[in-house]
Amino acid sequence: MMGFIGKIGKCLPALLLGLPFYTAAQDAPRPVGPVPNARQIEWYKREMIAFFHFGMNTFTDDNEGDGTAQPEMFQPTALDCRQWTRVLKRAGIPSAILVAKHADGFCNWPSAHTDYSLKYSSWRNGKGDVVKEFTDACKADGIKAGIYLGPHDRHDKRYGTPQYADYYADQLSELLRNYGPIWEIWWDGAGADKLTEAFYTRWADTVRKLQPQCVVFGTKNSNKFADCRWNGNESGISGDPCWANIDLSAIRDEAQHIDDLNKGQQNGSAFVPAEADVSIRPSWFYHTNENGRVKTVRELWDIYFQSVGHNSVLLLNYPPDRRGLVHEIDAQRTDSLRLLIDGTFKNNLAKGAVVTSLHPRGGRFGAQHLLDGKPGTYYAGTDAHSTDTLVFQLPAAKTFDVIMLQEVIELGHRTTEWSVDYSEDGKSWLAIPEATAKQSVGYKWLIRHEPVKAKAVRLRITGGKACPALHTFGIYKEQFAKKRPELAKK
Ligand code: OTN
Repeated sequence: MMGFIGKIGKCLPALLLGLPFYTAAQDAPRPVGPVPNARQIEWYKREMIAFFHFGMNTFTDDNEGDGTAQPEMFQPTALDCRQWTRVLKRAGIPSAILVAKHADGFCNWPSAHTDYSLKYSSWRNGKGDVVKEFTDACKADGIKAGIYLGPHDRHDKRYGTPQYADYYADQLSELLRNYGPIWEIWWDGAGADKLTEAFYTRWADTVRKLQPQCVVFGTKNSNKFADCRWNGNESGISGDPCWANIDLSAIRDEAQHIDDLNKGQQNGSAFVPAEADVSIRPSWFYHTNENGRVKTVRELWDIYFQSVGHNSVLLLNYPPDRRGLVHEIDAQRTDSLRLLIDGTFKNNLAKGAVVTSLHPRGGRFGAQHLLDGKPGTYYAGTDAHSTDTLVFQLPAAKTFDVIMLQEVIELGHRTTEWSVDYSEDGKSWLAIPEATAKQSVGYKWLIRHEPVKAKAVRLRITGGKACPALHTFGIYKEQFAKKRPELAKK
C-alpha cells in the first residue's frame, strides 16, 4: 500500500501543472458486475455469424424430419462450400455454423458411431463429408467455423439414455478433433428437455478439453456452460434494453423467461449475451416455394439494428438448396446488406469534433478517444460520478439519423440510462425522442431516428452502476434510399 508521502509524491506533477488531484482515478476503472470471458469478447467482435441448415430435410422438403428418411435420399447435385464462404466474404460475415446433425439424427459426416450418415448414401460413393468440405472452405476463406450438433435426436433409439451421452460425446470428439478449429458449438434447446445437466456437464468437458476457444450457445439444462444465450425468438430481434447480464435460472427455465432472454436482466448474476437467430427465408431448411419469400434488404437492415444494434450477435441462416449452393437471391440480399452497412457506417460525422466531458477521469481516458476508432482506447469518467455529460462540438453542421454507442464491455455493463440531444445553434438543446432514456449499451447500441441537423451533439449518461467507460460514439447518415434507390425496392 502506498503511504501518504508516496501519494503526494505521485501527485506532485499534477499539482504543479494545476491539474485535478486525481492520481488514483487515472488507473483504469474497476469492472462492475459480471464481465465477459475471452471467448465472449472474441464472439462479440464477429457481430454477424452465418448459419447453414443443410441436411436430410433439404432433400425431403421438411424442416423437422422424423429420422426415418433413407440416407440414399441425400443427393446434392453440385455441392460447393466455397460458394457459401465466398457469399460470406462478400457479405462481411466472418464466421459460420454448419448443422452437422439436426433432430432427424442424420449425420452430414461419415461418423464412426452410427449407421445413419452419408456414408450410407451413394452420393460420392459413400465418401462424402460435408463437415470437411465446409471446414476446408472456411479455412480457405478465413471464416471461423462452428458446428450445430443437435442434442435432440429422433432417429437414435438411445436418445435420453446414458448410452446417448456416450454416443453424443463420441460424435463431439470426432467433430472437434478432426476438422480444425471450431469456434462455436450450438446446443439447441428444441426437443432437448430429456437431457439433464449431467449430459451437458460431460459434453462441455469434451468441448473445453478439445477446443478451449470454442463458444458454447447454451440453452435450458446447458445453461451453466453457456457463453451466449438464445434471445427468445427466431426473428433476430433482441430487446430494448438487452443486457448481457442474466440469471442462469432464466436460461434454464426458458419457457417462463422468454422476455428475460430477450432483454437480459440489468442485475443478472451471469454474463451471457444474446445471440439472435433468424433465417433469411421463412424456414430453416431450403424449400423451392420460398424463393419469393427471401427477406428484403430493408427487413435485413431492420434486423441488423435490432440484433447487432441491440448488444447481440446476429446469427443469420442461409438454407443451401438441393444443388448444395446458397441460392442467388439470398446471396444478393446480403451483398446489398453489406453495401448498406458499409455505406452508412464508413463515415462517423462526429469525426473532428471537439469533445468535452463533465467528469473526465483524465490521463489516458480522454473524451477524444470516443472518436479515434482505435480498439484499445476509451473514455472513462471519475470514480466519484456514475453520471456524466459529453458534448461534441462538430466542425460544421451535420445531418444525421443514426447513433452508435459502445461501452467497454470488458468492464461490465456500467451505464443504465442515457440520452442523446442535439443543438442547431450551438446554444440550446433539443431531444432526439428515439434516443431518450435508453437503458443498456453493452458492446454496441444503434439507434435510428428522424434526421436532425446539428452543430453540436450531447451524450448524457443519466444513470450508471459506476463511472462510465465508453469506447466509441458515432453519428451517421443512413445510406438507404437516397444513394442506392434500387435497394429500397428489393
Ligand atoms: O418449436 N420450437 O421448438 C420452437 C419454436 C419457435 C421458436 C423456438 C423453438 S425451440 C427453441 O429454439 C431456440 C433456438 O432458436 C433455442 O434453442 C431454445 O432453447 C429452443 O427451445
